Amino acid sequence: MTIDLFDDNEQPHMEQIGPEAFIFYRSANHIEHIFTREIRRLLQVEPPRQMRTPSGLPMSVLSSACGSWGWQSSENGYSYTDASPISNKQWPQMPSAFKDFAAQIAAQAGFANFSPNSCLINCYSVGSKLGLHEDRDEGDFSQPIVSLSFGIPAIFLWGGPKRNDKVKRFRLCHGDVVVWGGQSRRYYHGVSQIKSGCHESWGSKRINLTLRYVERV
Ligand code: MD6
Ligand code: FE
Repeated sequence: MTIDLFDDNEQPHMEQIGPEAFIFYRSANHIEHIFTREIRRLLQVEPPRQMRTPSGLPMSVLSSACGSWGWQSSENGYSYTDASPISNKQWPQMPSAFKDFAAQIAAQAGFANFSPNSCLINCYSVGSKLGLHEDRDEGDFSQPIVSLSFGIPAIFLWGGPKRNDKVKRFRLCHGDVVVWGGQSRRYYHGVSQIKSGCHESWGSKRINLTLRYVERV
């Protein structure tokens, strides 16, 4: 028998990647069917769309959202809106399974009472990437960020409080969850260009859910 260090089917385990920042590998696998079903439904209600960066370039990631607030990027900058700019309807409700799972995993990371009201749904294709950035549009930084990965793997880039801090790379697979908050809440992070792959549920796609608490400003 050979042991593959990058076996996508390994057991749940946790790794600390920074101060108050953790990866819970494979921790969403036991409820992946609920996530798969709910994500597919949400993407039919609000199909993912290509947004533009503040500098006007199209993003390589397609995005949708659910919950009270949906993250937006456009030539006017970044913002949270309470309605989809495509359908002009309120974003679909965040499934309680998302909220409950996120609160439970945040608690394991030491963040009690996480109550996300915003869930960004990012759809990556082979070649998509997300540049190094900090999440700073939420108005309240007391609550953590919970980020779930599904589908084909990605390399998560994890930096520090400054843009030019050294970046570490972590491989995120289907069912992996990253939680960061507290001292790491504004750390720089990103996703390097997605390599080709095939996942049994998601084909050649990677799906990321990013759950946050947004304070209305
Ligand atoms: C990801 N997304 O898609 C991580 N942050 O794996 C982010 O870190 C992110 O997509 C702020 C705004 C939009 C994002
Ligand atoms: Fe981010």
